[in-house]
Amino acid sequence: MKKKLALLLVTVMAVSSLVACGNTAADAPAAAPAEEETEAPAEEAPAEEEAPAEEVAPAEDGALISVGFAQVGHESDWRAANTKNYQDTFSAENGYELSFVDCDNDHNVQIETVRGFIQQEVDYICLAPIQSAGWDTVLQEAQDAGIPVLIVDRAVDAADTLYTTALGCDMVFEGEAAGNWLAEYLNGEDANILVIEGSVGASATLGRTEGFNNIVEKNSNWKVLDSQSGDFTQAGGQEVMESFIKSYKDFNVVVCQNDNEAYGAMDAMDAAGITYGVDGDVIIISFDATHDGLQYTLDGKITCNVECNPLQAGFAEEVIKKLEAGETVDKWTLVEDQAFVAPGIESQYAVTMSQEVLDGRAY
Ligand code: GYE
Repeated sequence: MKKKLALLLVTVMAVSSLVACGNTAADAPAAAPAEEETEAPAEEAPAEEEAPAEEVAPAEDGALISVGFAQVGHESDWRAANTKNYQDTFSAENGYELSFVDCDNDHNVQIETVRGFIQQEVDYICLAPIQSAGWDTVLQEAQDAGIPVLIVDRAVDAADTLYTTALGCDMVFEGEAAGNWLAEYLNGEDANILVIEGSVGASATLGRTEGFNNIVEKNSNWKVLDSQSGDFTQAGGQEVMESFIKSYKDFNVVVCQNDNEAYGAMDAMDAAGITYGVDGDVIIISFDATHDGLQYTLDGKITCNVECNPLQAGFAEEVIKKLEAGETVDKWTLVEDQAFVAPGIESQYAVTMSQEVLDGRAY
């Protein structure tokens, strides 16, 4: 397929320039008109050392499946693992041409990225929505163009008739798991809670907040003193925690909606001489359960860490394979997760951390 080969060349060039300059990539998807490239027959492709075979056309007939991935950004370790997983899975070797765009946490860039994929006529679009609102128009455009859209990781508000399928973790369940574990651990003790939320408007933030609050409501001696966004970054977590420390003296629980925020919050508490963890004054709850996050859990610094598995590309690939085979796909695929607690704690809601669990963590 000439068009596809041309598209691949364009994509490989666009993606390598992106990787090289760490661009926000607003301009990447529509890098060059496909027609220009179709002029160059396959035989005239650059010499092998310049374009290794696996980057060009591994499939016998050259019919690679083109996938555009509008990724959130690079805000966290979770995101880095998720990006790598997509790049490994949707490789040329596996029969795909992946057009990867890091949208740098900018909703407008992400909308234009999806539009660029539509113009590029990719076969499939994977969209990890930065925020859940504001997707109706461009999803309608993709549908009109006949391009299946997979909503991955986070959710959108749009009607499910506007996209093909959605997959990801259940964020409300994660928030509830954190709350249920805390109730079990405190066993009736009071809780004065500070929450460092994720990015504003992200379904991961909204769901974890909703789920945790569902359990707060059931515990009349729990009080959420404050809840502010740390934007899922370490710097954000540190900044919010520093301002919490100035405003509140009496707190015994800090909920961080991802591991990177927890690292920042720990730095802020260290600087203020506040102790935390199983031997300290403050209980830290985190989300993601990445390798480093679980190391802190094993060390007893983060007392409970609720997993969200970033290795989701295989689920997306399964959907694409089914669609390629003309099969119907489920509207929603759940990526399951579990919670982990520091050594010495037994919980009906979580697995007790051990070196073995940590060693088995691939991300
Ligand atoms: O928890 C956070 C990332 O959407 C589940 O986004 C994801 C969240 C994850 O930046 O670390």
